[in-house]
Amino acid sequence: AYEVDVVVVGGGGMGSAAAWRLAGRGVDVVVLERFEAGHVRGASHGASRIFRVSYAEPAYIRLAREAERSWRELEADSGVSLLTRTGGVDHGRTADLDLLAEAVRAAGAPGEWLAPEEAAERWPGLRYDGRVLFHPMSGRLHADDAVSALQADAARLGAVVRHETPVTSIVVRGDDAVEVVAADDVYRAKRVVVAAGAWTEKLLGGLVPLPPLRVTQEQPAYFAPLSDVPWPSFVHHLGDGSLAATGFPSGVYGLGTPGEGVKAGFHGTGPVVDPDERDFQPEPAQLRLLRDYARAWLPGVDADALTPISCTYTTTPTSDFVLDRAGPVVVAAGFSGHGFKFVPAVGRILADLALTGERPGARFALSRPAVTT
Ligand code: PYC
Repeated sequence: AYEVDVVVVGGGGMGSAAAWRLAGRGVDVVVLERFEAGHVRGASHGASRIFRVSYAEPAYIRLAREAERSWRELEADSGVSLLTRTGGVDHGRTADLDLLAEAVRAAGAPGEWLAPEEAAERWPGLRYDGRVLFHPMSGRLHADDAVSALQADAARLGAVVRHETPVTSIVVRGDDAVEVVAADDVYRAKRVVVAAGAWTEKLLGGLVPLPPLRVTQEQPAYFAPLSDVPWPSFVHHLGDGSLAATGFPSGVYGLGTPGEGVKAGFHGTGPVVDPDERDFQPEPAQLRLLRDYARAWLPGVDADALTPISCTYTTTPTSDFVLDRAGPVVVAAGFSGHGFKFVPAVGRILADLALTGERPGARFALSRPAVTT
């Protein structure tokens, strides 16, 4: 058996960031990741994620601003460029776009309204659905590079990262004692941080009272751009006018990614899946809808030249994350398709939960009021 202070289960963005922050505080930490480095079975792979502070809820704006500082710190420590500021836009038919603008303004983050013609001059690849909320702090994160930079820097700080090491069970032995069984080895630790994405329910169900976690297979795609124009990150609000507190509408998001194309996708519309039984195949009907969308709203791409991507969302009823602790078990789950931008800030929260028990707020608690829809 191995004795360590903290075992982190899951070497995606969140688990790697927890290890980075824990190792930075001198904690003896081991990361156990089921799959190989750079695998594509979870939710942390690929070349691009949106970074934005445009949230309707101040807690997420604060977290995004902390994350931006931490991304810059990771870039300085690792020497790898991870976050590119491109600016971002929200547009579409929702009355609540004003609420988003007001929340961003109240938090002191920059933002401005543009007429659709002004926006089209700056970013001609998009067609705009009414006025446009522009937020200059937004941009693009390189997800694959971020995960490997976090793991490399965590290792430099003393963490051990083991890939291809599936965890088969977690046994709580006391408030400060937990055993993690993986590949015929037992790790004895004071804490375990479980950041297992779509596998959270399989690993923790029965051990920790989790809120409902809905695992879906999502299918954004890269479209070939028609010319070399700048792209902002964008969110097109297509919904019924309602805007979740997290600021994510039912709608379409996207961003330009040099070398890959223009990524675009519907948010959280994919089928429910078992993460061990996924087919990784795009649903033809959804792909057709995405192509139709590109034809109508993305004049800067070839709507017929697309490469589908497959990833998972693990979504809570309110799309609020789970960041909490039960005994020695720290849980990071339910990132609901909008978590990656927060990765290094979540790493700090997980380190606090493991070391001091400091909780980030009721919104992120394991136990929360049931939501009826
Ligand atoms: O949070 O901006 C976001 C996002 C884009 C796609 C999925 N989530």
